[in-house]
Amino acid sequence: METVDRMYMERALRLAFAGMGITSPNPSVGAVLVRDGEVISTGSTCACGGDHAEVCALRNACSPAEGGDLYVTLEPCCHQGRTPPCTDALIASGVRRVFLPILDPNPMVAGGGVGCLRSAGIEVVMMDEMASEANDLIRPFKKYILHDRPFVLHKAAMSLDGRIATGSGDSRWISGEASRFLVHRLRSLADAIIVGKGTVERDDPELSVRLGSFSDEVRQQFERQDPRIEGYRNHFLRLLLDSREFNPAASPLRVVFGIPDALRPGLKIFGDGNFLFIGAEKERGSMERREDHRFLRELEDSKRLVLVDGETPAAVVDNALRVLHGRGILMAVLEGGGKLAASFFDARAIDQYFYFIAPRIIGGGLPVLDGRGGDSIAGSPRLCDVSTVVIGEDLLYSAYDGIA
Ligand code: AOF
Ligand code: ZN
Repeated sequence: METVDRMYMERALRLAFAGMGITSPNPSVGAVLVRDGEVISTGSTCACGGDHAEVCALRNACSPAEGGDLYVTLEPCCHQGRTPPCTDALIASGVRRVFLPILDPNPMVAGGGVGCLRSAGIEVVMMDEMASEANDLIRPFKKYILHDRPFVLHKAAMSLDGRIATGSGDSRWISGEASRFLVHRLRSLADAIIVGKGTVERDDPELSVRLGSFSDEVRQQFERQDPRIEGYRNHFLRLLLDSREFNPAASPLRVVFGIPDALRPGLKIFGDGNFLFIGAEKERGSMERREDHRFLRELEDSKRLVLVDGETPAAVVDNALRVLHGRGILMAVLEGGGKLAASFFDARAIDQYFYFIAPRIIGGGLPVLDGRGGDSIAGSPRLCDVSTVVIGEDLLYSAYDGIA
């Protein structure tokens, strides 16, 4: 593979990354169109129902694409979905070659796009050397399309002894400012942020993206340094650390598991209509006896409160994730507390662990996963694609559960 090919694909991957959180439930894809050694246009997937990256790049081109090369981060689609097949548009454009790193995991495509282009005489160059980079960006979509559940990233900030708060619930702040800034970047790419009802009762959190509220010093830190990722060279992590393009207006769905006591309209979670409470169907009886039952009924009627079946907390989590899948959530960031995270763990629903380990020792307090846990080490999940990076004085540890 030529260095220039790598460079164009790298540019396409950056475009794909910048679109995360906007395109769901479509995967965010990037495309770069090159002719005679010059980039004539770029494109990325539009919001769901809109043009795909390839069509966008062809449309943006300032001169004819005929005879050109297209670098695209995912195999072009060959099916009629909400939009027509990209392969048709590419064949009609007269491009000579299409470079791509991975096939589309969607069973409706899965190699069909490549076959279609080749039969039309377009040369398809598989860039296997960049498959892992492209795959890192597509993991949420893979989970969504193959397992009918959103990809769940569990983010936590903990002391060196694995605690997310003291026994009395104090948690501000365990990690440093730079780590917290990174979490807002992460939120800006997610489709949903999940917390437990206890967090809403205790902290009245905003759960918003506040990239602008950090000091210039912190922001510049990420502009200056070339972050040194140890272990697995996770491309998603790399772009999270060094990309400049984050959407300050991103507004992921705020999801609360459980129905907080005394829901008052003034809570920050109600800041706009973009929230959802998910409870267990077996709580319905107690819900109807509450003083605010009318308000809860209104929330349910407007589909901002959903009750799901499930005998155990893990079964409730699994059914809740089906609901989120149904609402087009590709990537959810699970944020606190330890009990909710343990129910996700028991449901084997956490795909990525994203832990900030700070230089504090609490010596007790609330553990990051507050569950029963497994009985044997051999039987506990072995994580893979482990990366670490130093953020200020914290250590960020990222690893995936093998399932994803
Ligand atoms: C591409 N380029 O930029 C994206 C693709 O319903 P539709 O028409 O929007 O198609 C959605 C499917 O297309 C999606 O599930 C995935 O397989 C593929 N996404 N394909 O050629 C793109 N986002
Ligand atoms: Zn397409």
